[in-house]
Amino acid sequence: MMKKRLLTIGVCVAALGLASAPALANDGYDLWLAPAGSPSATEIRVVGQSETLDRAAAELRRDLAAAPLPVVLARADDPALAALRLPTAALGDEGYLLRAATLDGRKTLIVTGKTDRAVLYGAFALIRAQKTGADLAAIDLQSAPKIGLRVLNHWDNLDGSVERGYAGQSLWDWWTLPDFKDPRYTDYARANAALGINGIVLNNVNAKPESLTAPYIAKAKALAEVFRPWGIKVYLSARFSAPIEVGHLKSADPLDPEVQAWWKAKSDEIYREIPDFGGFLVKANSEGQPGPRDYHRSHAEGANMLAAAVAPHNGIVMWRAFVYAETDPDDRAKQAYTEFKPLDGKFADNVLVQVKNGAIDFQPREPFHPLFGAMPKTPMMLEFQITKEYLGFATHLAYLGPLFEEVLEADTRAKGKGSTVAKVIDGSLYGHKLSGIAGVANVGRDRDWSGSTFNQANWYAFGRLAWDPTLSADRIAREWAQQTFGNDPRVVDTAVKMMMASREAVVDYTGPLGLAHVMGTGHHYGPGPWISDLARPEWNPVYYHKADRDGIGFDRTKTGSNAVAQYEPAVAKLLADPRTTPESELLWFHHLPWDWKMKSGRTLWQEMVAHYDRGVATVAQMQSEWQGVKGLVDAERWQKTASYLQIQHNEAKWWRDASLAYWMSVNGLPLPAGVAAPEHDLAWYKAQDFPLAPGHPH
Ligand code: GCV
Repeated sequence: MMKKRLLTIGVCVAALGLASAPALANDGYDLWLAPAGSPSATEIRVVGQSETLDRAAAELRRDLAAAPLPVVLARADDPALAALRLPTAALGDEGYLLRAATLDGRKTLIVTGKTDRAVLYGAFALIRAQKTGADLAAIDLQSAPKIGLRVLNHWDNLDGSVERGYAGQSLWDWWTLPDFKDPRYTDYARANAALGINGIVLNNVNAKPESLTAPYIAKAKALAEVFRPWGIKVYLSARFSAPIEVGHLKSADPLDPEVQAWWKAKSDEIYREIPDFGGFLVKANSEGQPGPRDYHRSHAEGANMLAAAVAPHNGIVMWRAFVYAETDPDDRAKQAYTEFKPLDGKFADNVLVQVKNGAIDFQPREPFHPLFGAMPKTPMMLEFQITKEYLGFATHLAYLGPLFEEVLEADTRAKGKGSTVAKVIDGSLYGHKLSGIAGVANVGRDRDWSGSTFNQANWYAFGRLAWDPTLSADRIAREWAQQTFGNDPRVVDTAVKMMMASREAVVDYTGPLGLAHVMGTGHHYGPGPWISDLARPEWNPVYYHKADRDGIGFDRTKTGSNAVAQYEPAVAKLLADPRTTPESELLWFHHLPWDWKMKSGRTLWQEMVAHYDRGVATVAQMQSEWQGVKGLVDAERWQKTASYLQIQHNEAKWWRDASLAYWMSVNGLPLPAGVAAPEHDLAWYKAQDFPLAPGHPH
């Protein structure tokens, strides 16, 4: 009887169009694009005709709940809008304007921009404004992206696996492409267009040469056709040695005319199939990938060869600066700067150098990369990792908005105060026309796309910050929560509170106070600060923390590797002294005794322990906050989140306990009074092994 009644209620709710009412199941597929329930009652008129404008109108019909005014979509140059003299000068090609105005004697909501793409972005912005509670009857909003290339990097392999992917197999079903275009490709494009993402690199930077063969170009073309109306271009990661593997040449030397001709012909072939192909992304001479250094050529010579091949088609090259060599005994954190800084001014005009946010590798916290601001003549692209290789995979709740914000706001001081990383990469600091930002995607074939509801927020935050790097992580969290869970303030406030505390919690329980690279080998899952037996020194956690009986931390000052000298003098000066280094980065730059006095008055050791404890406690706090919204969030997403928080709590404790057990084995110090001892002995933690962890390349 009870069951039947519930069923009837469910049917009624659905019939009323309240498909996202909390009591009903929600598998997370809709992301931030939850439909309004029934087709919009609002009158929506499109002036002009194009696939993109039609899609913009369809989005409004699907997602816009009844609006107070009829909506008109039109390009800014359309005579229909001429009388309104709208201020569109600053919009560029992609900016939009939303305005409630009187058109032909009727109060109307105008959605406009200079191109169809801009109108599409405007339509999504209108939906976002409504879902986040704006008064549409009075809306007057314009926005243009500050960064030109807003790109997702898929580390997707041709066999369907995803390097560092924790949301199932690759979204691209290479096997059935190009004949079958999974409708998910369209939904993926919609979700990205809603954020303003305008480029997708389809394949892993550890690229297979086959991705440049005709069958795979045909598959890329099929995806490009799906994405095109949504304003999204496709790019490919290129394997530098492809002229040998695919072209059967003897060399891939960038100065060899035959090699140059091969790349030119290959690019022409791609552009014949994909006229708006974006260009190439290259990982060269890094972690075993081939590159120009194999021929004693510079990275600039390698990049420029590819740049010349795509230039006639207006293509670009994104050349990664993620390099470190086993033959270089210098501090790994210094190597990219050492290699790339002298190349400033040597890259072709259509090359961007793509730099990870920090100098090691997407750690839960890293100081900003010293290359930002250091190559004034070179457009520089920032690379974030949205997928959480080092922040708990898909299971841990770690909202990356604060990490992204921290990096974008970091002041390089390259041209005095206020020379933020954001201004370097948006091109404004040095007046570059090309500008870009990339995020390593966290998307796979999981029904909820990203492996968990809260992971979706990281994709969302990346997209919003790519559009406007000055937005705050807090504001983005709020608008994401409103679009994801609805407008109940109890849910929204709770979600935002959890999100804003979450990244710092991960830093605390994995590696506080500037510790980095203390994870398990290969899979990067779980703690491994004791690891010291890997072939390359810089693969070992002990290389990074240098803990011994007397102290802990990597001395990157003059008495050590002097990596601090790679920063502008104003920054370097602060980092050279442990007393003026932010404590959150202390052990990144300094090797200090365990009894070093911290600002809190505690010793370094006591402070470390307090951070580990705080990390675990924050996860417990998130669990109890989530309990508080039980019944206010649909059962499916609520339950999965609750289960994942439990996993996170167990694993936070594991990280804490394993780390403390190891540090104590090194420093011989007792735990401060009242602090819980690790659950197991160190040998137990060392014995844990996870060869089959997801996302790990085999
Ligand atoms: C694509 C880290 C990751 C690798 C990744 C590499 C990169 O080392 O562990 O999986 O390879 O970064 O960014 O190229």
